[in-house]
Amino acid sequence: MASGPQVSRRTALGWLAGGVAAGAAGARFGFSSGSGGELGDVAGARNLTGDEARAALETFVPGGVYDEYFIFSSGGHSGQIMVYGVPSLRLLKVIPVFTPDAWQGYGFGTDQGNLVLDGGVDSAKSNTLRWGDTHHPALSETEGDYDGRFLYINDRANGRIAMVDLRDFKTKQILDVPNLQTSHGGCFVTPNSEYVHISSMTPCPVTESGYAPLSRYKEDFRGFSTWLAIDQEDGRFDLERSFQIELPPYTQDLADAGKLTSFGLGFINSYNTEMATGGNLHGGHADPSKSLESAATSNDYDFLHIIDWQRAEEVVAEGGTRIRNGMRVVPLETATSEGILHFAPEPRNPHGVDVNPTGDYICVAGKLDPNGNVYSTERIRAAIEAQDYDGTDGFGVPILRLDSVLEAQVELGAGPLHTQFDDQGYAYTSLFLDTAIAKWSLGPKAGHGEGDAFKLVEKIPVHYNIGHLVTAEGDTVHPDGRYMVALNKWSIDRFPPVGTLHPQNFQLIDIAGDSPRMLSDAPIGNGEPHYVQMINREKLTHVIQVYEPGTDPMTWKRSPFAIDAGEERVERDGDEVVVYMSAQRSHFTPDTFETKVGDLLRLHITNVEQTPDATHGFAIPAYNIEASIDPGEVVNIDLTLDRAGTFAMYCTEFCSALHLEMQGWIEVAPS
Ligand code: K7E
Ligand code: CUA
Repeated sequence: MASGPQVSRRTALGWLAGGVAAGAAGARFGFSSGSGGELGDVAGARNLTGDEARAALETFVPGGVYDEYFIFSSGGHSGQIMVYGVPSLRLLKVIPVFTPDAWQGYGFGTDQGNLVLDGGVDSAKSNTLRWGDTHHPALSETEGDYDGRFLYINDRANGRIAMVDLRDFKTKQILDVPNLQTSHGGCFVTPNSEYVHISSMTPCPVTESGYAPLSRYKEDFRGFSTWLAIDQEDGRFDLERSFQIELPPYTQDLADAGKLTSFGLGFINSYNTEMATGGNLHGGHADPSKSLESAATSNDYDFLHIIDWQRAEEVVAEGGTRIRNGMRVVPLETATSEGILHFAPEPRNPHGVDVNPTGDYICVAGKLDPNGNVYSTERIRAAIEAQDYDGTDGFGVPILRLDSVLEAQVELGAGPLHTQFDDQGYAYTSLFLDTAIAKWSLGPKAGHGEGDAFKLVEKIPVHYNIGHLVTAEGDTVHPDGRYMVALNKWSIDRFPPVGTLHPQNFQLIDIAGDSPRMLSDAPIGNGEPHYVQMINREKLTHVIQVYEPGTDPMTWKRSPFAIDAGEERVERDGDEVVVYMSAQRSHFTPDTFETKVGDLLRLHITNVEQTPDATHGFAIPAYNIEASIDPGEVVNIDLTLDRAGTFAMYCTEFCSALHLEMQGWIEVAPS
């Protein structure tokens, strides 16, 4: 071994043998100062450097002690959401959203899972759509702070959006958003959860048939910015109160909500304002001029979309909309003439747009430009007021003069993508190509005066190819600083080989001190994560562990099909067999029942237990049925019996010592 590491290994022993182990940790575990030496021995035996041993102590969370923060992570094309604890970076839960999950009985015959999944399927598209590409989770907010009620996430692939209830961490609704074919980054919640925003990525044809030749892209294709009102009681989307704003056929990308000084505004990045449509094989050979990637990067500027959603509300209330596929739409001409939509030039092909906690600075990073552009809310509002325009785009949308709205440019590094914020007026921008994070200062409105405003402070290397990043409560008006997580697309050599598809890598970074410190790596064995949000666990005040007896989780009310123990029964009405079944350790009642081919079997199963963790599963494998019935929950299954046989059913959750005995039979006699 080279001498460098040996020196630092010795430092580990020294550091641990010193006062630290005898300090805070010592007090809790009763170590004497002498046992610092023992910890030093452990670090030495495990070949840990001083920094590594320290990081281990800073991130270890013992059983029974809870992580301080939760991360809600997009699961990418796994269609799920992953929940991690911070600082441990332990996986706490996977919430199935767009993709079935057998463990949680989501999508295998129960009405809850099937209704949610089917509700998000445009029947013309397919009635078997069972995946999505989750990208951007958005927690509900009150006065600009996370309030721990609901979580929303978009489906990049299908232009859908889902709602997860943070009382039971279950998906309650999937909405196939009208007029959207795809949706990338435009998912955010406004500061009082007035709206959940989702915009289109690729524009779609607005012709009657839904078809238009690509040669008519400019004329017949449009994008849409969607403002979905939510029911404040149950978090569900309310289309009656929702509206869309028609946009030019650019590719609308990331978006963020204005807050505090910029409250009432929404910001959306765009690229491909060139309106390139591809076609690189036309003429039988690859034609670079037709390549989407080169044609879509030929303009020097793309357009930051600035949307005044409060003005839009007024126009909608005055009836300035057309109905399109059941949605009220503000036409592009109206959005332009009524001052709802303005553009500002932005460095070409930007990715992230992020509003700082005070709402004063809008940070835009252009993937192909080393500079971060900072727009000021004050300047934007003044320029709109003064109609300080640099002409219009090809659709009549006024373009604000760049010089008027740009506050600063900060050279950050190669491939800047997304920006997050701490509580000290610093911004952190991921640099995909540099595979680093740039820490830089914001301006006077964030507490950095003349001398040190808009300056690059340092670059933090990450491993490797960072996409998003998140700071604790980083999208709120009160970020905590403290922790930052880098979401790295590649892990290369950080973990032992597990075949050809590598895990991605979350890296936890301590940003509380002057200089950020890398604490730990965590392989992400599901994916791919795009964006995450980090919330203080104590804000999740609504979480329950047991349902009230007989609850239907879709309504939060007592199910009409709920029973108490002793009320189990089978009712027959012609070909309909209705079974009111209870589940409790360690039996189903009834555990056998007789049916015949052609019967419609309606199973209502109540878990009559109230003990936390006493979940039962229920599977009829022969009929592809799998349910999870949590304490107090009622699950409904409708099954048309089309095959004769005597089929075993069983509890899939190891619930008790006699779990294996928790089984039964369904007799399906030939008709
Ligand atoms: Cu992967 Cu926000 Cu969908 Cu950037 S996005 S990385
Ligand atoms: Cu119930 Cu196993």
